[in-house]
Amino acid sequence: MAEDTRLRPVKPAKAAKDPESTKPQKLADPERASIDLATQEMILRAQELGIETVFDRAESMKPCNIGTQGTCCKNCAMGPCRLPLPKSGIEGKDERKGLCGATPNTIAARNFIRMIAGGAAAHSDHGRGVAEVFMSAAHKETDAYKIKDVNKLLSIAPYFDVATTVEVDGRQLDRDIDEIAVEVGEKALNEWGKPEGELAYLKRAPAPLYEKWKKNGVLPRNIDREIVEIMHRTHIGVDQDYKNLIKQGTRAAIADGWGGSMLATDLQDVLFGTPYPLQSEANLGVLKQDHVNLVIHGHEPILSEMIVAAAQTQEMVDYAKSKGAKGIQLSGICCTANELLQRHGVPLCGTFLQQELAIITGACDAMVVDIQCIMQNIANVAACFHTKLITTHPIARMEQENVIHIEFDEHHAMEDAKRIVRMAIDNFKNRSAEVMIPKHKHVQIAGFGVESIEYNLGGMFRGSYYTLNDNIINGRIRGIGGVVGCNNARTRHNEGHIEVVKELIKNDVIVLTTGCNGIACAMEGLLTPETAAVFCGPGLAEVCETVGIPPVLHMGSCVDNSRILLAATEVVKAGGLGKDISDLPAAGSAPEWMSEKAISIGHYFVASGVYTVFGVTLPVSGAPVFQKYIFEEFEKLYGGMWDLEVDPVKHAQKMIAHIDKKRKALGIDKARQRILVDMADRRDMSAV
Ligand code: BF8
Repeated sequence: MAEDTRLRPVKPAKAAKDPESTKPQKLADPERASIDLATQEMILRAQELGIETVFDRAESMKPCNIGTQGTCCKNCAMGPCRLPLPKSGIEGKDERKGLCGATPNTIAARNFIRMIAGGAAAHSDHGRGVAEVFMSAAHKETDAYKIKDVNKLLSIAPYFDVATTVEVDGRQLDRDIDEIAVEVGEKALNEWGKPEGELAYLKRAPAPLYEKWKKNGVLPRNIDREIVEIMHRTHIGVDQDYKNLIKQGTRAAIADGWGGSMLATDLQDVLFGTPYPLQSEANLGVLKQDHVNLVIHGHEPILSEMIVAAAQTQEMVDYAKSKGAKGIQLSGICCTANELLQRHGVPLCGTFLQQELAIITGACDAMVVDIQCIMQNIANVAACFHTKLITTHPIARMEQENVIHIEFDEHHAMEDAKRIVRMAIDNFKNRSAEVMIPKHKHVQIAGFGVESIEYNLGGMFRGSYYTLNDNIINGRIRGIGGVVGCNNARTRHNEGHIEVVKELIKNDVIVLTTGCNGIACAMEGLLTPETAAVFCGPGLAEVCETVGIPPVLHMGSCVDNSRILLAATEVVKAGGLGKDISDLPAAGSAPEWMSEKAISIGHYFVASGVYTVFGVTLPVSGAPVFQKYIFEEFEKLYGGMWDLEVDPVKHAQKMIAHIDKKRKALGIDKARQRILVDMADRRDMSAV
C-alpha cells in the first residue's frame, strides 16, 4: 500500500497529547468516519503517528444541543439565552423567552439570517476581490492577468448596459475590448455599494421569478447593504418578527446567488477562461512520491492561477529536476481545487475533511492556502512534517509560528507564485517522515458549465437546451438534481453525498454538482460517462451513452452554484417545462453541509423556486413555527422551500417525489410511464 522512504520518525502532534486534558483522547473509527478507503487509511496512519485529526475531535467533542436547535441567542451580554425545545417536543403555549423577551422563533430566525450574512459575505467578498483584479487587468496595471475570454466578456456586458458596438458613420462597429472591459469592471464593482437601484443581474432570472421577488419586496439593492442590514436587524432590540427577519435573509441570499457569486463566476471566466469538459483525477492518490507536491487549498483562484502557470514553466520544471524530483505535481483541496480543475485539469487531492490527511501523507512539500474552509489545525499537523504551510491572503492568517505568510498582490503575482513554487521545490529534499500515499484515486471528467451543457447536449451547430428539455419531456431524464455542499465530520464522510447521488441517477435524475459534493463524486468515480451504464436508470443511461457525458456534471466551486441557477434559467427559456424555475422537475440538496455559505446557497435556491433538502441537521428545529414557515409556507411566496432529511435514500426519494409532483403539474408524467423499463426488461430487449 505505502511507498516508504524512511528518513526520520515523525514527532507526535502536541494537539494529540494535551497534558492538560483530563479525559483520554477518543479516536475515530476509520470505517465509521468515512466511506472512502484512502481517507480510512490516512485516519489510521494519523492515529499511528499520534496526530489528531478532525475525525478524532468529532469523537471527543459533541455539538451543543441548543445551538443545534438554533435557539441559543448570544447577541448581547445578558445572555447567552438558551431556549431548548421542551423534551416533549410539544410547544403548547410556548413560554420560552430570552431575557429581553425574544421568542424561539425570533432567535432562530436571527441566527439563521446571520448565517446567511456570513455565507453571502464570504462568497461576495471573494467576488469583490476578483472584480478588483479584473479592474487591474482591464487597466493593464498588471502583466499577470489579461482578459482571456472575450466572448464571455461580450456576453455579460449587456447586463451592465455596456455597449459592445459603436456607431461610426452610420455603421455599427465592434467596440474596443479594453474599453468594454474597463466599463464592465467599473459597473461590476459598483454592484457592491451602488446608492440606488437594484442588482444588475436580477433580470437574468426568468421574468415570473423576478416578479415574485419584486412583489415580496426582496429585490437586493446592492450586495454589501443587504449583508450589513442583517447585522443591524439582528442586533438586540431591532427586528423581532421572524417573517420580517427571514425576508431580509432572502434579500441577502439573492444578493449572493444572483449577485456576488454570479459576478465571481463570470469575472473569473473572463479572466481565466470559461470551463469546458476535461479529464483529470481525484483523491489523495494523485500525490506523487517522486514529484514535488504542491497542494493549493481555499477558494479564490487568483494566485493559484499564477501558481499553475509558474509550475508549468521550463525554468521551474528544470529546477525541480535539479533537486532530485521527477517534476512538480500540483493538486488541490476544496474549491480553489475545483476552480483549477475546471480550467486546467489540476487533479483534486481531496475534500474539506481530507486537508489534514494530505499533509499526513508526508509527501506534501508545500500547502498554499487563501480563504475559507481552511482548518486551523493544519498548522499543527504541518509542524509534525516538513510541509511548508503558506498563507497568502491578508484576511486569512494563522497564528502558529511555523506558518509562512506571502501576501498576494496582483501587481507582482507571478513573482509571488514563482517564489512559492521554488519554496516547495527546495523543500522536496527535506521530507522527514515515512511517505505514505494511498493508492486510491479515480479518473473524472469535469468542467461543465452553462455553455458546455448547451454544446454537449445540443451539438456544435444547434447548441441549445432543447435536447435536454426534450429528454425531460419524453421521460428518459426524470428531472434535475442539484447536489452540492460540504463535508461534515458529524456524519460519515462522503456517505450522504454518494448515496443521494446514486439514488438520484438510479432513478433517471441527472445530477449537477459543485463544491465538495463534486469532489466526493469524482473520488467515487461517478464523473465518467462509463458510470452511466453501471449506476443509472435506463433512460438517463441512454442519454449519457448517446451524448457521451457523465450522469453527474461537475460545474465547479461553490460560487459556481450560480452556474446551476443560470442552467435552470436556460432550461426554462428552451421551453416546454413551464415558465419559471419553480415549474421545473428539479430539486436541490446538500447532504453533508456544514458552512454558513451552504445556508446562503440553500436559501437562494429556495428563493429561486427550488425545493432544497439538507442533510445532517438544520438549526431551526427548536423553533417549530419558524421552521414550518420556511419548510412549507415559503413555497407560496417563492415556489421553493426547505426540508431536512438525514437518511440519504429517503433524502433522494423526497427530491424524486417533488420532481414527480412537478412532472404531473406539467402534464408530462404519462410520457415517463410509457417508457419505464427496468434492468430485466433491458436484458430481455437486448436478447431479442
Ligand atoms: O465553498 S463545499 S466545505 S470547500 S463551503 Fe467549504 Fe463546503 Fe467544501 Fe468550497 Ni463550499
